[in-house]
Amino acid sequence: MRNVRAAAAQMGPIQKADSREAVVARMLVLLDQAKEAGADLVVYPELTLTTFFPRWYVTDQDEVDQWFEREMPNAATEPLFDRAADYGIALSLGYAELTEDGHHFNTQILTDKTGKIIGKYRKVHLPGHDEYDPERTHQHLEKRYFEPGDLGFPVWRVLDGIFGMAVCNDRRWPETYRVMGLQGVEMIVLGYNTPTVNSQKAEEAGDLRMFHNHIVVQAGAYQNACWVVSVAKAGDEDGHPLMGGSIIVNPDGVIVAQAKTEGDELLVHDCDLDATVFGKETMFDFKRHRRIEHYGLITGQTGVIPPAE
Ligand code: CDV
Repeated sequence: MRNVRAAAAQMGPIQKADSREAVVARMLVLLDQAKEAGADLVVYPELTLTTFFPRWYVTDQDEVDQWFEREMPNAATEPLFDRAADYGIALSLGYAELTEDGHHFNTQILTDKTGKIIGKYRKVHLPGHDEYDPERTHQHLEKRYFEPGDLGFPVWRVLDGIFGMAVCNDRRWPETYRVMGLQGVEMIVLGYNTPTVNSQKAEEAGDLRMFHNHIVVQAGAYQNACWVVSVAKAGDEDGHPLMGGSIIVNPDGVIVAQAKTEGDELLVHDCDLDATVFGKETMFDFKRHRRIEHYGLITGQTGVIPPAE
């Protein structure tokens, strides 16, 4: 048995006016709860440190850059890294990254139990649009503010297992899980900010959106025989509701822990990484069962090309 006591640290809303320091103070409360619960790993959501700013259309780049971190850890997040190291708890959190050479990414990092960053992932599947869209009920300008991730889907050996990361919209794409599955991933951690309302289909039911939120994660876990810790930023941010529904899913695709609120809430579950072995050696033994000679379209073509009439 290789047990990882994983904690999903769902965050309630973060308003535009909230400071990084105020957010980190809330993150520390969840970290203290995780310590109390004996957790090995705490996972925070996508863009944990700020409001979900891609809903705001901003043309002044200096204003945009205020939502980005130039280094990690930095003065605001150092207390989190220090306390996690003190507790011997590994961390994963999402933030907007501005690199030294001026690139903007939607990033998630993973530390070991000493607070050392051992993994960085940059969101590959950026949803939304890059110019103001008057047809939408609200904006989703990730394609304006971020570049697509340039690091692929790596995995890392940490906590006696093989870990990978994804960010929000990535969870809806089977390719995300499979590329990590092919590297033997045993636990994927991811964060999300998902509006409760579909900006292009206001009548879409909230429970259908939650169903989609869960089905993609459950399918990814099952089809790759891995654990997934999927963590929301939830609640009402300046009048814009985000769904909760954070979950921990086992390698059978079953939800084993689920958030009950849309606020700061910690889910804890003992995840045996050896529980991934059965699926990886039977139904999803990729080496024996995959037929890559038939999968060329997956990497050779982006959009749909239907057959000629
Ligand atoms: N932050 C996200 O990537 N949100 C998307 C939107 C498009 C709903 C999501 O897939 O949840």
